[in-house]
Amino acid sequence: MRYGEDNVLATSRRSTPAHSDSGPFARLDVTDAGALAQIVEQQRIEVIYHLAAILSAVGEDNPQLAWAVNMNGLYNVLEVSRRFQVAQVFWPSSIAVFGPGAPRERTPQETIMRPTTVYGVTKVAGELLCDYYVRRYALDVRGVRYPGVISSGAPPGGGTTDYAVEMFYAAVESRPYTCFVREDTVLPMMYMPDCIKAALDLMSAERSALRHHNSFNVAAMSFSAGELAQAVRAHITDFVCEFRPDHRQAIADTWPRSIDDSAARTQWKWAPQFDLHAMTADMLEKLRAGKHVD
Ligand code: AKB
Repeated sequence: MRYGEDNVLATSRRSTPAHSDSGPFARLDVTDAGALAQIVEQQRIEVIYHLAAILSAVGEDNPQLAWAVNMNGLYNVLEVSRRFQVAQVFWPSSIAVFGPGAPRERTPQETIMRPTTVYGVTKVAGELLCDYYVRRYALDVRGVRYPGVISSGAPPGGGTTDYAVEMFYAAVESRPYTCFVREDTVLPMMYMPDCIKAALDLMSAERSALRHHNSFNVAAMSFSAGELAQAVRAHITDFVCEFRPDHRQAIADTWPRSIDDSAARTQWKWAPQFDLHAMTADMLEKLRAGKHVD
C-alpha cells in the first residue's frame, strides 16, 4: 500500500471480514456529523476519500434516502474538513450528472447537465458544493466523474451499470445471466484498478495545474452489453446471456455512450491501463481464484 497500512483508516457502517484483515477500521455512518468530527479530530485525519453513496437504481427506489446520504454525507465531510483543516478531500462524481440533453457521444467536460435521476441530481449539486468549498474556503477538494465501475473485489451495489459486474459473477459460477439492459446498450465503463489509479493520480497532481478540481471526465472503455457477453464468451464458450430490459434501461438511455476526457489527460496526465479485453481476462482470473471455480 502506497501510504502504509497503518496510516489508512477505513470506515464503513458495517464491518466485514475484509475490513478486519486489512489494517485500522472504524464503524462510521457519514450522515452522523458528530461521529465523523470525533474520528477526524481524534485520529488527526489529513486526507479523506469520501466514497459512501446511494447509487442510481437504488436511489430511484428511495429518493429521500439518496438525498440524505449523498448530500448530507458530502456536506458533513466538507464541513469537518474545513473545521479541522483536512489537507485534501476526494469525492467521486459520476457520468450520471449528464441527462438526455447532453451529447451522448464523447460527452464533453463542459456541457448541459440536466440529469433525470435523483442520484444524478445529487452528483450535480455535489459538484457545485465542492466548487464552492474550493472557492470560498480554499479547501483542496478533487474528484472525477466515474463511469460504470467493474470490480472483482466489490460486489455490485445498486447501480444501473451493475449488469457488467453481475455478468462476470454468473459466468464464473456457470450460471446463465439475464441482463437488465438491451444488448445494444453502450455505456462507458472502467476497471477498478484504473478507478484507483485515477483517484491517486488526481490527488497527487500539482494543484496549480488543475482547472476543474472535482468534476473531471475520465474514460477507459465503452462497449455494449452484447459486446461484453461476447468478450466473456471468448473465455467461457458456453456462457449463456439473454437480454430482458427492465426499468433501469430508461436510466441507461439518458447517460453518455462515450466520454471526452481530454481535460483530465491534459491537466493531470490521465491514462487508463485496461481496455475491454485486458479487463475481461483479469476479472475472470481474479474471480476464479477467489471462488475456486475450475
Ligand atoms: C450507477 O450505475 O449508478 C453508477 C454510476 C454510473 O455512477 N455505477
